[in-house]
Amino acid sequence: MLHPGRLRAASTAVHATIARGTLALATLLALPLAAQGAEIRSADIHPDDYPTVQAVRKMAEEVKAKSNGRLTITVFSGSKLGSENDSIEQVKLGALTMARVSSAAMHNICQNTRVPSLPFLFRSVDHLHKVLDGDIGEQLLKACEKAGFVGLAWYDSGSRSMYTRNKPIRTLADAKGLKIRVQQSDLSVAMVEAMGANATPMPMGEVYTSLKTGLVDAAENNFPSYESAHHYEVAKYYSLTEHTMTPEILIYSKRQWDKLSPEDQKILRDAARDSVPYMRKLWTDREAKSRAIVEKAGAQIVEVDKASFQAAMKPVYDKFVTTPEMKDLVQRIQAVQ
Ligand code: GTR
Repeated sequence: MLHPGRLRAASTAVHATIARGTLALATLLALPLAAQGAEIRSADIHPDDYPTVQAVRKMAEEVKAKSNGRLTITVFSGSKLGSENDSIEQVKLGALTMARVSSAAMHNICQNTRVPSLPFLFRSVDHLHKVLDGDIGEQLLKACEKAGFVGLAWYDSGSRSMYTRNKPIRTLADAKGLKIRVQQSDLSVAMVEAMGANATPMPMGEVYTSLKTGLVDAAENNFPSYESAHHYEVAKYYSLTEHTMTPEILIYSKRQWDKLSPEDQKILRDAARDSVPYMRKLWTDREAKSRAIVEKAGAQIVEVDKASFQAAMKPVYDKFVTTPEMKDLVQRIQAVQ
């Protein structure tokens, strides 16, 4: 049996422990989520060695170092977390924190993201970089905030060209009547329809089989996607239409973002920005490497009468550049030298 004195001492000690525990719990609850340490999950449909995946991994290293290990980013590559649209839905809900997606996947959610996908808008990669690195790029990164997405960075995606199963496209007339797979965006549908073709929107994961079985006659993408998704095995004519330079975007769940301290928001923004030059270097190398791989495997790279495609795109601008803000964006982009 405990002596009453000892009992009092013991009970005081117990109270102190409980008080300390309560205090610790209260402090923990009062802290923003990430300050307690947080695992940020990020999705990408591309395989591990793809430049977008590597770039987010690079960003993760900087975030971890600058936050002293409090913030960790884990990248789930190769569609492990579903299609692009699945990831976007999860990011909106806050169930998933981050995703690297094509900005075309955001077209129907926040319409200003359509602007950098407009056909033949950019004169060169240099023009695209100048626009995305400047005020317009910043403005467009904010375009989806009201819809629940914080834009952290733009990544390169080269230009998209048409590829066909049966015969090459050389002029606009060759595209007429073809069934062409496009990204799930109204603008992408309209672009292909303005070429006189029939658009079939579907997720990237279904394209290989659709080309193989002849459900579609053609698709369109850049060299690295054409190669890494093995589309060159089932559609060997790659025609250099280079009709759009839709960039990739890194999106962060607004719900999760608002729980972060300003310091952690800065760490994430800076690290995303710092990963861009690294990504661009990887991208240039990968474009050349992918082109070499597909050519070696027998794909034919076809020169195209680009002017005939460009001339057909006016209705796309008329239909999609509708608000004063979009008109202003297009004009400012065209004016960038
Ligand atoms: C790629 C892009 C992917 C995906 C794909 C597609 O270029 O990197 O995110 O959007 O195109 O065509 O679905």
